[in-house]
Amino acid sequence: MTTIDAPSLTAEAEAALRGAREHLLGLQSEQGWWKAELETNVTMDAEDLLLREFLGIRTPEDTAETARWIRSRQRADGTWATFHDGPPDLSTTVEAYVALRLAGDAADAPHMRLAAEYVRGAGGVEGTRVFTRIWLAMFGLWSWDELPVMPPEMMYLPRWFPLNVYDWACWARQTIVPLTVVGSLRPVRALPFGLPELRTGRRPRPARDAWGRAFNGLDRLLHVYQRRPVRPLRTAALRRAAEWIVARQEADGCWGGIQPPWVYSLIALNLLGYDLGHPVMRRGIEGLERFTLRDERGRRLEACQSPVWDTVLAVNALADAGLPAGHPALTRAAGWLLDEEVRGPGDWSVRRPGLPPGGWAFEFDNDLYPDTDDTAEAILALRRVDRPDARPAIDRAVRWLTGMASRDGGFGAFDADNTRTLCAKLPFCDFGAVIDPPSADVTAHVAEALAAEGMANTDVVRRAVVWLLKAQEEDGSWFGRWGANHVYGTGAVVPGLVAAGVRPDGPPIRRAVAWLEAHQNLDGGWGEDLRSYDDPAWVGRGVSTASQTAWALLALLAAGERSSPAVEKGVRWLIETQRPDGTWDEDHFTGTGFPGDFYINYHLYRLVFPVSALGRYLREARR
Ligand code: R01
Repeated sequence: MTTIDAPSLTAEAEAALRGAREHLLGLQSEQGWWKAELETNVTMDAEDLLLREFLGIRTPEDTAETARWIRSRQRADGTWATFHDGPPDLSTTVEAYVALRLAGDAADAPHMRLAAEYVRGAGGVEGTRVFTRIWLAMFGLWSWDELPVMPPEMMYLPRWFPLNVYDWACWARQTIVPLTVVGSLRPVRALPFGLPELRTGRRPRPARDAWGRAFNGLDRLLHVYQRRPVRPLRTAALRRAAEWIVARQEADGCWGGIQPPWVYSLIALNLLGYDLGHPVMRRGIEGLERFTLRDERGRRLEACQSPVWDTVLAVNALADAGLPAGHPALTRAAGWLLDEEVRGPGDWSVRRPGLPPGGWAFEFDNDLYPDTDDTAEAILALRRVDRPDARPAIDRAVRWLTGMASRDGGFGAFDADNTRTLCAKLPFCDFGAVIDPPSADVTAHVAEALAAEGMANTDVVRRAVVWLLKAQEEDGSWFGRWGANHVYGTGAVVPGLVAAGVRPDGPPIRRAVAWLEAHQNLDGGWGEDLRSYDDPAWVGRGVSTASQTAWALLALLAAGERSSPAVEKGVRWLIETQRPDGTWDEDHFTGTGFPGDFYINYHLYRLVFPVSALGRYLREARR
């Protein structure tokens, strides 16, 4: 390994930062926001074709372009994964296969045979998640009788009763309400092909634990009820679900700013008699266009969009990089952010009825679902921009955040006290997180923002700090709920704790530093594979990536390790892997939607976090 002495490392870091900063500035939109691609997996694209088939709006052009994209993501073994370089995923592969059949690919084409062979070996359609089998049932490829029942009458459960809609995380709530409609109307739009080649003939795996077995019993009763529901009650419940859905459509036609609620809401409303010309349907279908990307590789959909998140991270990064508070890029971004402020109540108000609104959501338009993570980073960003008119918005955001603390002192992303684990035990729930309990990464971001506002000694921040200290793992790291994984958690918590007044030389921070140092790769970077969510052997281990290396550096710098060999090696990794155009390559996903099930490659992460890390590294050098 070559050694670079400290002064020249500083000079090289300065050059790297300059290139990265210019690249980032060049990505800003005219209106002031940043928005990079939010990459997930091909279930988005497969389900888009199925949605269009269902509604009768599938065109040959969209089909061909989407199929081209789906084929381009297939690996040599015939499978599809939910993240780059990830293991084959059965449900994803089945959905991709069905979409390609719909697009005309023959079952005996080599790439299809390879996929089918994998599917049969991995458990067949019988082993896929409930969502996948719902899609199959809508096209006569699976029996509705063999799916868990979720009755629309659940709309009548009072807010204190277990499993009422507000016990669910907002993303699950908005998905389940339309699916209760679809599941009770049981549409079947038969396709000109079947899927015998994907079947094993075995039955879906039954639950083993006590709650799972109890709910399976309940599910059998609900199947009986489903055959002969109390008609007036069923009709009223369906109407109530429709009203609930329509009331939650956002200005751009989306639901919650994310794909699943969006497509299921369109299907549910259509089944309830909303034809394609109805304004709600029209806005919903047209809105999907803005989530569609087209290039030489094909047509694909974003699961959601992250303009607010990208913008607040970019502003913080550029401020870390030394841009003055009055720089036009920053004031323009702040101006756009101020227009994006959420000024009305949302579903969060159900658990915090007296709390006045404030804060930000992660999308252009999902005003009913502001989140504490975006709000915390927006406060930190706006504070660093010369915009005196930002003060009232910051104050409202601080008040809102303060009120969104959960009873245990931590912070969830979208709701307070969304902690009832019973939801996850339903046979329906075999995919993704269905509640939104406090997490370390979000709690740390909130603590950091409130501490910046001079609140380090208030009750709310002190309780958040205690929550975080209790959440520290045996090994000294923190779990990463919304980013991969312990490197993300630790990279968020250490700066948050230090900002909130925890001593960098005390045991918690020292243990975290030791964990980071022990998990640095030989090349000087950090990486943590997404398999770490399922297999502890991967915790802290993986190919070095720019974003994860930057997270580790942000923690070490906050801990006062500026001159340590670990930091110098990490900085050197960033310098050596930077592209000539100033950014970094990052094929590996480092964002988490749902641990174990749903992952995100935020395409700005590779750039914003290195800009922050290099900026803070150099600022410490100038001290
Ligand atoms: C999804 C799904 O597609 C999805 C998409 C996006 C999110 C949640 C929160 C945030 C904001 C960003 C994205 N921050 C808290 C995170 C910051 C890093 C979640 C889910 C897939 C399946 C189902 C998301 Br069911 C429901 C939704």
